[in-house]
Amino acid sequence: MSQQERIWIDPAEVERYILELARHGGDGTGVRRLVYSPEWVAAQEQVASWCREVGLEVHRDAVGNVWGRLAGTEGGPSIATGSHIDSQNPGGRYDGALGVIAGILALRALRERYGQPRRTIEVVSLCEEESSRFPAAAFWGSRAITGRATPADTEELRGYGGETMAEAMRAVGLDPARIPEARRSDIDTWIELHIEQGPILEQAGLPVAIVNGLPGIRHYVVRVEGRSDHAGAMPMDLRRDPMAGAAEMISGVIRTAQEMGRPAVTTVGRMLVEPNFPAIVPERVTFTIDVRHANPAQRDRLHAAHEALLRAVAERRGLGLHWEITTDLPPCPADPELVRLLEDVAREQGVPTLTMPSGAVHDTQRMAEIAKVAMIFVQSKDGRSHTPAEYTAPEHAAAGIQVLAAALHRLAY
Ligand code: HGY
Ligand code: MN
Ligand code: MN
Repeated sequence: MSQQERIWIDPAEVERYILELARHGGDGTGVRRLVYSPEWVAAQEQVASWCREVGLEVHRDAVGNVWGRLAGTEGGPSIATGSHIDSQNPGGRYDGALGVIAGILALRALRERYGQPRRTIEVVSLCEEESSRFPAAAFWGSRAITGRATPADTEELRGYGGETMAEAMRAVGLDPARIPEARRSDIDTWIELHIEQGPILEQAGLPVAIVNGLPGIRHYVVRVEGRSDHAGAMPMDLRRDPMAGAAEMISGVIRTAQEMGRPAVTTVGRMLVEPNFPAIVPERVTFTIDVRHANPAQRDRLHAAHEALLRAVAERRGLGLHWEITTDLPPCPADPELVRLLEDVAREQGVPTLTMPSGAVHDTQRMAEIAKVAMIFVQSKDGRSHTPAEYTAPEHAAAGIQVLAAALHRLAY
């Protein structure tokens, strides 16, 4: 491609693809599309048929990732792009889905204009990035690709409804024993396009960002044990109330992250109270803590501060305290060369960008275990995501796909 040749991506077409995919599990302006659910199966079939329409070889791997492949004239490792189509519960129409659609539309534009590439390019629709059905299975699809998922895992991983991952896989015709077949060692470059899911691009008035790093993430499931009592007859000074302890712990960990300052974040998003009735002092309170930071040392400091606080409150209030860590990924820098290439092609395409770290985590930090990685962000309206209010303007999405297509062209033709 000569220096300034621009690749055209039609914003209206991008929006049509988004709305079409959102029909599967649609819920108002959002979606509920849990991995291996009927709506997820239908959405993966939609992805497969779009891939076939643009002339890609389609393959469903052993965990249900759907791949579209544009073979290169030369052998050697693939360049891959893609994201996930499972959603939060509820989630938005763009989280993950836009990255899959971006790969398909970019490959179509390249194939129509430049024919067969020198190097093989693949687009993939990954499964269970969100862990919105199986809480301890975040990045399940990219874990299988990078060899971090085993058949035995599927018997241990349980959904919020108590079903095992094995049962859910078999229900859609997947055999957990074949999971090792999903492993790939022939991908050397990965670029994921994703919505920003925060306010930075909108505040900067820019459509697209190049992502130079992803945060570390840790999920704790914390169980605080007390003693259930009568809400009226048991005096306050004689109680061992796990709700009082949990409330102090929760406000404490959130305050600690606030005091540490950006980009430290700590979120308590899920809570279970047992037995959960108004006139009973609870027996047990269980809650999750989602902790993220991009700097390894600061991240360790944040974990240590949270754990010390949990212990101190439990001790002072005579409460039982247990926690389990269900997700734990280190911070992941993007490949500097790939970042520069993305910045360069964006400039060539006339797409204004800024370069920034991601606040969200992505399959990209799993794919970093086998390939050089970087990401492209597109603007999120009001910085909202993980909500049916999630929205990205079609022209912003199209600008991001234009940068993706130009980067794939630079790498593969
Ligand atoms: O939580 C995350 O950052 C991702 O969207 N699952
Ligand atoms: Mn998400
Ligand atoms: Mn996502």
